[in-house]
Amino acid sequence: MILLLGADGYIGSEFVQQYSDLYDIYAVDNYYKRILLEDMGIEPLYPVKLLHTRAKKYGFQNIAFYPTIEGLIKKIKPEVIIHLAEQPSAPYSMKNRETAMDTINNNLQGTLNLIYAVRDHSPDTHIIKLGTMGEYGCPNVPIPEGWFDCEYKGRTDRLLFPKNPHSMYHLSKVFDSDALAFACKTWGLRVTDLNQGFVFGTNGHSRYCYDDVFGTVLNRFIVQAVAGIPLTVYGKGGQKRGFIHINDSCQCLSLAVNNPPEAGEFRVANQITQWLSVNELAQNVADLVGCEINHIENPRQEKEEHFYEVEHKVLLDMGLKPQLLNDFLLEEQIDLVRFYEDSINVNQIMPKVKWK
Ligand code: USQ
Repeated sequence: MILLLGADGYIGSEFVQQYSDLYDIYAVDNYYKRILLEDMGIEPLYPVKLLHTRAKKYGFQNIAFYPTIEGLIKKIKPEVIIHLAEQPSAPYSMKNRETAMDTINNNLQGTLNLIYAVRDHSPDTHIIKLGTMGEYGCPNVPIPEGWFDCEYKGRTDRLLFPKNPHSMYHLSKVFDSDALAFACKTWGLRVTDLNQGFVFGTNGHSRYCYDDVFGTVLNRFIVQAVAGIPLTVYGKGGQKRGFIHINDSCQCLSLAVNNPPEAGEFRVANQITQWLSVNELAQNVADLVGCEINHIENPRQEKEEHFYEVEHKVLLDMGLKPQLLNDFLLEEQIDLVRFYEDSINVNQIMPKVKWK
């Protein structure tokens, strides 16, 4: 059985939708994200059905509370755990001290609880953890898949590549990765850490956010284009990011499920299928819809022009067949968003959270 944590989120919902016939999935969520969105007055593009109407087996549990996750793992003894149950927004984590603490507490407690519960009750379970490319930052050298061969002052070693996160949220993910690597080394757990780029796209049944806090850049640009708002490129727009379509994101989870690492192995895969600059993303959308592009003051602290090259072989070697960004895929998304055009709330577009 697969224990899917965070089954009501953007990727979790899609995975339940697409893979429930293939795998025996126990879907868990505590509606943290729904509650957060409601508290912040953020409306996704369309409502998403509640988890119990979509999943065959489900539970409403908070994994940041240890007895909950311990009880679940003791009862189910899953072969695989997919851990998506985290606060996923960089801007949310940078709003203020409370949201930074909420992000760090929620994400770190969940991951640490999971590690200890697996160690003590089901040590053979394969943990698949969603990490992020933003853990690495944008170094001036190619980014390897987690591990790299390092030579320094005449000596060599195989080390985890240094991290340089963009936000408190990304920092929480760095800690997750380090804790999981430690658990593999120390207790022999088996882990796949998937460093994902930003995700885009929808099939109409997972949550589609386009606001400044939870919406990812390409989803936001598509909504802005449909609403006739100039695209909000932050700063110079030379920021390069890896990205992946939501179907490929689910395909990668499935490939990871089918390819467990050895006991004690901390396997890292960079879960992107391509990378482009924010300017290139905006231009692709503008070429199709004929909208304006606006360079607005960058609310974040990030490099706006930089080298970016990412190794991403692990998932391709497992058989990933990526759906790369092209006009057809973009038009499909634009048409889907047009269907909900009347629900677009333009007050959600401009960025309000500043890094400093
Ligand atoms: N950006 C704009 N205009 C916008 C929104 C964003 O220029 O209207 C720029 C940002 O400044 C940034 C880039 O687009 O340089 C990506 O921003 P994003 O909001 O799409 O992505 P990010 O905050 O990095 O986080 C998202 C997900 C997170 C995931 C991460 C992968 O929310 O869960 O971990 O993408 S990565 O981007 O590789 O860090």
